[in-house]
Amino acid sequence: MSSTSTLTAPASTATSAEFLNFINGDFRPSSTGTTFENRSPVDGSLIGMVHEASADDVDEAVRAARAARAGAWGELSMPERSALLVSVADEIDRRFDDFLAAEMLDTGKPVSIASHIDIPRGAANFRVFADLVKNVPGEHFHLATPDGLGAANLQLHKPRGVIAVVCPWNLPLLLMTWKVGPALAWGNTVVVKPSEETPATATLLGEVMNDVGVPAGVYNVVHGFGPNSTGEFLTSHPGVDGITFTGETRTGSAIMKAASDGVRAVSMEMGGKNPGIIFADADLDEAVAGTARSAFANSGQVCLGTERVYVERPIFDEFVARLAERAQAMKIGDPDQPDTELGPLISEEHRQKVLGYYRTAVDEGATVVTGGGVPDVGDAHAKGAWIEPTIWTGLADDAAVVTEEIFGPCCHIRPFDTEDEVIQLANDTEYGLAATVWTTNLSRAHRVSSRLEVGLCWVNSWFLRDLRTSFGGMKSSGIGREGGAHSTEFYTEPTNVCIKL
Ligand code: NAD
Ligand code: 6OD
Repeated sequence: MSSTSTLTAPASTATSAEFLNFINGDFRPSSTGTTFENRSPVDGSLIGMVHEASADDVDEAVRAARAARAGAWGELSMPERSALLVSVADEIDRRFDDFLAAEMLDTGKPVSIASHIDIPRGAANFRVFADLVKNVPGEHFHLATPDGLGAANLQLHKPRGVIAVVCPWNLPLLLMTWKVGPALAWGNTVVVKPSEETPATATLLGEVMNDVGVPAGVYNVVHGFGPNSTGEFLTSHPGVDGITFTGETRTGSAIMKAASDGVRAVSMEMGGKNPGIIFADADLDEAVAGTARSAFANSGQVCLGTERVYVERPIFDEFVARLAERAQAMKIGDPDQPDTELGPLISEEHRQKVLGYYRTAVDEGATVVTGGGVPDVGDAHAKGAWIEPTIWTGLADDAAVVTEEIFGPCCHIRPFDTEDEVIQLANDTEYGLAATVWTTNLSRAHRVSSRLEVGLCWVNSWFLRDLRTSFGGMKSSGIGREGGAHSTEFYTEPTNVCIKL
């Protein structure tokens, strides 16, 4: 049974696609017959109907995952599992155009982004972790004992069990596979709850799993909403051994409460209000181009995005003028055009939230340097969730748009005079996900990055990813780190075996 129909239709065409749940290797409709609409953010047209998984459907998915963990998946050796995951990556590459079309249809993101970031990372997340698990060193300690013979301690890594993977809509395939790749590589099985806004690529991945021979029940997908729906059914299910979540801090907090019943482990990647710091000695061309990317790429819907920009006073005016010039030059519109840089926001609901912040900024006394409204993208796209890239200056440090995560293509720029001052400003937030620092002074780069309260600090770059490194946030931005050997901590249960010699 195919997961959907006409997933590859052009973004502007209404289709009759149905997004089914994927449970125990089968594509299944909702057991209660409940469906909801998936609409294109490009023009508001209907993409298709999504089958909402009931509590019974979720229960079946979790049972299937438990059975596969104890059976077919658990019986494979690590090299066998690893080889299958490489086949998954190869098959994503082979079906690149299907994944690209599906992701673009759901999100409206431009082909320039989806084809360079989202889909290649979908494959890389399997390939990298398939390789990595084979190379994680184990712990071994020799203990001296009074009898002189000693004892050997060695650590085993056992899979944690069934992992619930709860995902957001901003980078659907990338963020889902970022969790599913290591989870499966370490021998766990998964039940994925994609965002209700973006059901397509997770569903399509079910076809790939079947086609390459991943056993039934290893990868399951249940569609639906959060509270009183699929998300809550899944995260409160006692058969789930660990929950890995990416999304808003408030949602993460609710999920942590659910996880406390049964004392289940959590890995949380949540919101951010990330600072960008530009020193006067920075390469200005690079700093402007990098900040334009970090503030506006994916229409600002990246958790790592820069929404607070601090610029050393001598270059403040020039930086603001040049970033505004860059924002005004960005091509907004048809995601299928190769030179389009900005697509719409994910939904009309999200646009209303971001436009609310655009109004609040003005009410709080901001100078709108550029943007602040809705662009004219032509009649064909008039019903889409379009919005202008926006820059403000002149706000107080406690203004709402300076302190709250907006998740839109916008930033506030403020001058600073000293290193101590900018570090204090950058750290003055409940969040602690990412920062960017632009400077040509290596000592300063070391000094400043070591004092910033973030899990990720980029110097003279942004979103440059090495999947072997730790990823995650501090403060309200997250709990735990994933990536490379760090994923081992969440996806395995270590057991120390002490052997008396
Ligand atoms: P969201 O928190 O609204 O939703 C995320 C997922 O949680 C969805 O699948 C949703 O259905 C589900 N959900 C909602 N309530 C739930 C509940 N009570 N129980 C179980 N599941 C529930 O987030 P979003 O709007 O999809 O994504 C945007 C947010 O994600 C932003 O805050 C952004 O910063 C954050 N994000 C963080 C990272 C990171 O790595 N730190 C990455 C991407 C996005
Ligand atoms: O690159 C990654 O692994 C990752 N988790 C990126 C998160 C982006 C947030 O929107």
